[in-house]
Amino acid sequence: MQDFKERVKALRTRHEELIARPNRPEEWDNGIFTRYENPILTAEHTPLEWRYDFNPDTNPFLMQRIMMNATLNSGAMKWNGRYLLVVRVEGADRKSFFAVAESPNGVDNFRFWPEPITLPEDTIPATNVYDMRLTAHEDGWIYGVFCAERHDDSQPANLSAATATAGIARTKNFVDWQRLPDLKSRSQQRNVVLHPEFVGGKYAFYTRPQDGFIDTGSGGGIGWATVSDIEHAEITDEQIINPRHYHTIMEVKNGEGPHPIKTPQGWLHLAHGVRACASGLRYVLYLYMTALDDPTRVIAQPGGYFMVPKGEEYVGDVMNVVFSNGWIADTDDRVLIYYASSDTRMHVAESSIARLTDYCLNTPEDGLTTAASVETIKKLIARNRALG
Ligand code: M1P
Repeated sequence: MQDFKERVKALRTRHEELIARPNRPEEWDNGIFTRYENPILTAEHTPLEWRYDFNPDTNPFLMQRIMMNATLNSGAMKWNGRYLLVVRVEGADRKSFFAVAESPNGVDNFRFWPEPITLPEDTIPATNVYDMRLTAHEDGWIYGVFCAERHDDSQPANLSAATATAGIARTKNFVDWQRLPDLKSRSQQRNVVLHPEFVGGKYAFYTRPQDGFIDTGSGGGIGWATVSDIEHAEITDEQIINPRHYHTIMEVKNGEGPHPIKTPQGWLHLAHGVRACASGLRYVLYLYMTALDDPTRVIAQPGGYFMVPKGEEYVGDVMNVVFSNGWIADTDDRVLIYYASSDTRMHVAESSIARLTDYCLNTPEDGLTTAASVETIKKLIARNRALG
């Protein structure tokens, strides 16, 4: 019994040390953003009460009764002065669920709220839910739009056949959630994001139409659709605003990250691009901007990626992936970018509106051929030579 108590004490001490570990910015950056040294959330950060039975009679070996596998793709919002993440937590049973983690400064000391979110179901319950994008909409609600995954019952013999649909829920306090009917769309959808403002009096969604669960097929990129009634959201008309393209970082597919940030120069978007290679799919992050008076009109599209995995970020459950569905435009121009590496753990990088808009507006576009890339590099060399 004494031994049990000692082990519980040691477990709690180690857990507290992990959560309270200070995080520092990396010394060197690329001028565009600065990574922080430590992951901000891992499976080990989840509360011990979610994983251990602390009764020595029923758990004499102090085993983890429920194991957590990963903390990844998190929605983010500054709320009442606190930095909140709605984290996708994945258990050892492969089920993802949402849980709020809160930090006083946005870069360390992220602490989970005591219980995961209880998300009401739509008419047909989902098998799995993940990747919530948060939007404080001008209608006064905080919306969470996420992927709801169900088995594709039209293929009963195929246990891997699934469907992806955009689930919609809203809250005022992150504890009580009201579930709205899933977004109705002709195709499957993942990476659906609610724009924070009404456009022409309607709600507007960034979409990612896809023919199948994994393959986008004829789904040509990031789409845009408006709906009049968020309580019965249905896409009748969808336009592609940011298409994928051969031999680019988004040849296979792309998807909107969090909702765009409004800046004086335009809407600033963070998205992911996917290409195929011998080791599988490579997920990278990129930025683009659209016009303030028309969020569907692209006004800047820097060529190539903005962020790729670095060092140990390459390694995890799904290798070679960085993915972001949360960022916070903070005070003093500061932008905190929350991203997951290899579908395993959460990180933060810091930048500013000034840096990110400069990057978007002054990075050369992708010329789409080797020859064009060489010409772009030569122009920069010539400008530098002219400096003397
Ligand atoms: O495994 C990488 C990512 O794959 C999916 O993203 P997309 O729909 O763009 O292919 C999602 O399942 C995402 O959660 C995951 O991180």
